[in-house]
This record gives sequence, C-alpha cells and structure tokens, in this order.
Amino acid sequence: MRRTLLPLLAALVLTTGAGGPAGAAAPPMVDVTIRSMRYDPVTLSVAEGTRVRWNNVTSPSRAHDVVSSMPGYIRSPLLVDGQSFRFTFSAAGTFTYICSIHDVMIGAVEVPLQAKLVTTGRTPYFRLTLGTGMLPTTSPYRYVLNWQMPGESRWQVRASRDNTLIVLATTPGTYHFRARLKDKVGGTKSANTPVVTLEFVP
Ligand SMILES: [Cu+2]
Repeated sequence: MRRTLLPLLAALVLTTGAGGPAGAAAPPMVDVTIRSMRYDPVTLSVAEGTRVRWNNVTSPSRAHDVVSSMPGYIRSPLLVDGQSFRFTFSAAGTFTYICSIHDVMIGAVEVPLQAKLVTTGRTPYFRLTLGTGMLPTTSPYRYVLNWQMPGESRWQVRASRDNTLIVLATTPGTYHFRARLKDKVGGTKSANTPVVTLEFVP
C-alpha cells in the first residue's frame, strides 16, 4: 500500500518557489502612536505585508525612535513631534523593539505564520507562508520554519529564502508550526510567531 512509504518522507520539506501575492494594491497600514513615553498599542498583530506607521505625537516635543531588538532590522531616524516612520512587516515572526533613548519604551509587532492544510492532491500537505516574497540571495535574512510532527516533542527546523514551504501530512494527528526570521550574517533572530496547531485526519 502506498501509504506505508510515506513516513519516509516525514522530515522532508519541499519548496514551491511561489512568490508573493499578485497585484499592486497598496499594503494595509496600521498606526502606532508615540506619546507619554510609550508606544500605543504596545503590541500588535498584523498580517504579512502590513505597513506599520509610528507617529510621534509627544507634547511637549520629545524625540523618540524605533529600533528592533534584532539589530539592523528596524531602525528609524529620531522622530520629533509630528514626525512618523513606516516599516513593512514582510516576514513572519515576533519583532520586539525599543526606543534607543528611553529604555522603558518597549513594543512588539507580531506577524503570524500562515498555515493551511491542502488535501486536494494525492498527498495531503501543509502549506506554510513565511513572508510576502522570496528573499534575494544577497539578503542576510532567512525565513525559519519550526514544526512538530504528531506525537513528537522535537521541533524540526528549516531555514530558507523561499517564503512558501511545504510539510507533507504523512501521519494523522496534530501538527504544530511556528516561524521566525534570522539574520544569518549577524547571528540574531526574531522571536517566534505564536504556534499554529492544525489537525490532519485522513
Ligand atoms: Cu523615546
């Protein structure tokens, strides 16, 4: 029976080469207000491809910035009252940031992993979308996917430039997925996305 062969493929992850979303629609934008020595909201969750705009509305005017804990990923100029800064979150992960002047100012943007079970073909699989597009070869960043097979505690790892990865659903049961971004040159990583739990019942 064909199915008996499938566990051999359990650790295999395929890449599809699929790119980002088609079309030229403007990306969604979400605002964060900087006032009273804090970011408001302190944490937010946005879909891959969302632009976040930080607006300094401090009064009296006080300069702030936005600097990611992952060095070099997000670094705004100093923003005085009335100025704003935009950054597009194109990768799944949890990105914490601070104000480099006031270390009490901390915020985070969570970009959830998109995960979906596809059962239309002969071999069911999970499709994981870790970002809005393939990373160029020159990029210092890599998408990192973690997944747990049913009944296993070990997280398997795959780092890739490809934003769409596939994990074959070889075993019935509960699968867990999470993702983050790593800087392979600097050796730093974002925090993980929340865990996505999906069931495969053949
Ligand atoms: Cu500040």
